[in-house]
Amino acid sequence: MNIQTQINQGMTMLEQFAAVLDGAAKQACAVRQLSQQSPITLDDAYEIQRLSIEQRCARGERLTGFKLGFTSKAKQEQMGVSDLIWGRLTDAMVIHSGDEIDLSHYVHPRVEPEVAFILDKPLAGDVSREQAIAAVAWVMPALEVIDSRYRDFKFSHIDVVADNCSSTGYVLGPKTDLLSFMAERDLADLSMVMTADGEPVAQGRSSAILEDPINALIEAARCLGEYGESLKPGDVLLAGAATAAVALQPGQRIATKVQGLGVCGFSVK
Ligand code: OOG
Repeated sequence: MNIQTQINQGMTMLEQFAAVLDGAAKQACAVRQLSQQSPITLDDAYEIQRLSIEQRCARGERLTGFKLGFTSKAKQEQMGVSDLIWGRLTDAMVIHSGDEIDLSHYVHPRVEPEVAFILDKPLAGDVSREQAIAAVAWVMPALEVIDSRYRDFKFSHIDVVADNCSSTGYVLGPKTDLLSFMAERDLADLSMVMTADGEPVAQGRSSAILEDPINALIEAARCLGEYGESLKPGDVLLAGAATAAVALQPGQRIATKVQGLGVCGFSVK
């Protein structure tokens, strides 16, 4: 553990790992993969994630929802990890559309185009497609900024889970009522394009997200349930990227457009 962090004698190994990842995020400094330091299980990794977010909440951050990762083949192939993962979002990760972000706050950030939902009913455990749709108020275009706290942006499935699935920032676009939208259009067949300075840098379709972004709600409810968590009214769910992620460069203007849902974006200092 070569990162300056608050490690107390009485901490368990999982608490120490959580403190290392929390410190790495705060100091924008990469660390060695945890699994190379000590054998840890997937359950350990989700506990490390929970503990690291608990530290953020102890500093005043508030949970705003959850994200899924590796919901598309493009992301699985880019990172060499194929199992679905989930992480927690907090209000400190919110980037308002049109904001400018400062690269010095990140290790090696990348951006990816997504679809997001805001729920107005709880969604927990094994749910049907109808139940998933009925729990959602809004659907939105979104951008996720990811920033692995591991060196060279390389990790195993277990390591990325412990690192809260590389979560670091998210932008939500305009809200559209889900039911009205689905009455007119197929949510699973929308074009998605991400641009940097007006030039397309990633293009895909919403079907790349688990064949239909609605499946992200069903999978999130199931996966969260395995760890005693659930989606609550007001929660955001980022459904996962439809394309590979793109590294951010100074001075860029990033935007994404999801057909029928609109545009959101931010600039890089
Ligand atoms: C892990 C996060 C993956 C997605 O949408 O697939 C993810 C990473 O690639 O660092 O957010």
